Amino acid sequence: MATDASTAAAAVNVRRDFPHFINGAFVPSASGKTFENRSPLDGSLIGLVSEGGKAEVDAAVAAARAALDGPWGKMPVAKRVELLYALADEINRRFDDFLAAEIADTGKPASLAAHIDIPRGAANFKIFADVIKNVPSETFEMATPDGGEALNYAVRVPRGVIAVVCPWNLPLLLMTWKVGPALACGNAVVVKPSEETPATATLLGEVMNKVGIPKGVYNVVHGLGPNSAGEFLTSHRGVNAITFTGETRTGEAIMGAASKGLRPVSFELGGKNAGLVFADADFDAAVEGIARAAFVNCGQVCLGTERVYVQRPIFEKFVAALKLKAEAMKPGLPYEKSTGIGPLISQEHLGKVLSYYGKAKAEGATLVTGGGVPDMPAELKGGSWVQPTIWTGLPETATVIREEIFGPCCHIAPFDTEDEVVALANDTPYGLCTTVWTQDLSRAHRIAKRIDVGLCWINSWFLRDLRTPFGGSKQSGIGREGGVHSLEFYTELRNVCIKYA
Ligand code: NAD
Ligand code: 6OD
Repeated sequence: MATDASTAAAAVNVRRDFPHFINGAFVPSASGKTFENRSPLDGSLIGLVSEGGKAEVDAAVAAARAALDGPWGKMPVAKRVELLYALADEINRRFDDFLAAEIADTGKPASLAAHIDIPRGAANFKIFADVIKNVPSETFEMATPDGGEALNYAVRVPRGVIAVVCPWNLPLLLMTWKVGPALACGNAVVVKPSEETPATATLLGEVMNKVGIPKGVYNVVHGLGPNSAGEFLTSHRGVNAITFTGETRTGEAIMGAASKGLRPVSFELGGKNAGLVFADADFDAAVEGIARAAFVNCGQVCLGTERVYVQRPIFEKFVAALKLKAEAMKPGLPYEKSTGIGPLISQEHLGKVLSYYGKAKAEGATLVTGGGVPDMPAELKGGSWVQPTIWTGLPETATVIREEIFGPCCHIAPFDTEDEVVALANDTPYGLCTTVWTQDLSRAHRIAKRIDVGLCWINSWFLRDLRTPFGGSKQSGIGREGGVHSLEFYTELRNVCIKYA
């Protein structure tokens, strides 16, 4: 059936087949193997995705290496910067195509994708072009034992071929967040998009050709993870570094592959983030902020809040207010103005989220709202729809408080003191981010120091300045990207020491 997302996709220039993009050309798999890309809105078939094997990974890595040895490797920074600006401009010129492609794959509301996914997809090229244009280098003069002098200076050189392995929740944004700095630094990339969301990475190939990025600089190999393109790419010895966003468990597997040949990794992984709401918070702003953190993108944001702690004097009022927010999120089609929430990414993920809803019930949660599947019109019943859900009353040992669900749900618990809530927030193997709501500035600073995370938002959530360090502590990641921090991963520093008389 045609949903408004598929109709919109057909109306603009969006591909319905998903070949690889290798050495500047769209190619199917040599094996002819494909897998299905289905709409999360209704389960309808969007198109067939080529499944890459060792042959495609070999070809893509070879193309990337040849680009580094060819014009790309010799291109002056100023020209690279010009091309990255052109990439961003061309994505913006084809905004509606990218929007339709992203929406077809994910089913997310157009209001969300037009506000976050696509603009950020473009901005990721400009910000890192600016960074590389402006980054200084270091020099040291030294006296030599023979009475002469030497000058040391450091130059940044690209690492080489970078494997970029991506998830499905913010496909274009999270892919370009890696490809932008990698290219700015002069590397060539082989991207393995999520099997759930092949569209925008493929479309970006057209943009690369249009603006004149040399062939082989940007390659895309589609496929699955284990024993497929993901594993073949990350274990390929021609890959010099691996940047990965996804589940912590997958990160462990990729780290194993990266250990062969001692390739560096940059990992952005899972989370079980806490939201802390103090009684002195701006109440309405806190409710709005936590509602976004828990439910936006149908809860499929790594920075999302699945554990909410609210100070006791405002606990009941807060639970009631968040319940109203959750219930006001109308599920619906992406381009409808009334739509507040889209579907989950797939039937498989729906099964996972519903299994957690079942565990919460079995472990004795009080269900404040949701807990199941919304009643959708007949033509959308094949979609991956789920209700935004709130629980209270569970002990901290409960499964839905310990494990990342990646759905539109949260547990809310009361707390009394600052020390108590800091301990609760830190009681997790993850350490990606937190969102804290208080009007007490001293408390905000104290808490920001004490919660063991990579990102601490005060009176805000997912507010991004791309020059800042981004990444997780503990099992939420390895390394930081963003601004100059991305240079640490995407370049090697080489010291040049010149002795002169
Ligand atoms: P995932 O780990 O299942 O898959 C991510 C990618 O890895 C996919 O392209 C997949 O094909 C590939 N892959 C899977 N197994 C592999 C293997 N053995 N070798 C190589 N590649 C393999 O993650 P997902 O389900 O796509 O995304 C959701 C997860 O991502 C959540 O845990 C979420 O928290 C996390 N995430 C983290 C961040 C962050 O910035 N920290 C951002 C977005 C998503
Ligand atoms: O904003 C970003 O740069 C970023 N990496 C966001 C990650 C969101 C996770 O789902």
